Amino acid sequence: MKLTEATIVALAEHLENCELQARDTPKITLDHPEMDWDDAYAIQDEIMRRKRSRGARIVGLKAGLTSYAKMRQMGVETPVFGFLSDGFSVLDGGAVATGELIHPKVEPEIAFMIRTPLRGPGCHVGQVLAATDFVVPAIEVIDSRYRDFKFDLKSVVADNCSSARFVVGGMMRNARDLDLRTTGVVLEKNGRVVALGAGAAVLGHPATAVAELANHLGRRGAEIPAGTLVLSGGITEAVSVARGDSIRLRVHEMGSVSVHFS
Ligand code: OOG
Ligand code: MG
Repeated sequence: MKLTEATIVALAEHLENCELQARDTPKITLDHPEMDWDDAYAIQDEIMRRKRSRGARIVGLKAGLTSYAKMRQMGVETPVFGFLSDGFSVLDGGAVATGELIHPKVEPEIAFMIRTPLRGPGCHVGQVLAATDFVVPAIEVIDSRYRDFKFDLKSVVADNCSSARFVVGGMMRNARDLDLRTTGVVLEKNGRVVALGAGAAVLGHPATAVAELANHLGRRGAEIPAGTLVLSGGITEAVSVARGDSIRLRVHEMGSVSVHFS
């Protein structure tokens, strides 16, 4: 680690305040170019600790930048991992208060509900599928705290990977009955198709993103706990939204999920 404990705490407070006050900021590596990966995850962990100390519960985890569309869009090429707090959850068909966000975008994702703990190293698609209770479609709402979504990987990790809101559909499917590689997704904004793709866009199979999350946590002496919802990453490029927009995600044989930006 290159940053002092005091700097990590100060950067976590700064980034979380930007989140809570819907303010943007230049990326933090401009002032801290020496920051390393451990520093970046330590800042994210400190944001989690701050939320927990106010009574928040961590209800899920996420992988990000797991599809080529997302890597190309953001100009980076390594998956990153973050957490989902209970306050990020929006009900299917519900509304996101747009004024609480800076410049939100939506992503079509497949979410895994994990029944038995998953721990790397060596975690693979087979173990993920065996440990999965069910899969559901999900819309992730991302909102980078960095000005114009301009960041590098370490800055985005420190910012909890742009996590802001997520919406989960109510039709659960057994992953054993599906070939998630060919599962098609259609994302609609105000009734018009704005993005489409298939599960294989995420590292060849969305469960690979969950395995990579378990391997990442394993290197840090942690695991994916039972009962965790895991978002496996945007299948297509993220789509910008504004107040008044209605979003619907249709996923082949997995139903649909929708959200409105009020
Ligand atoms: C980082 C978060 C990416 C995904 O699914 O790829 C992400 C960003 O693009 O701001 O959640
Ligand atoms: Mg995402």
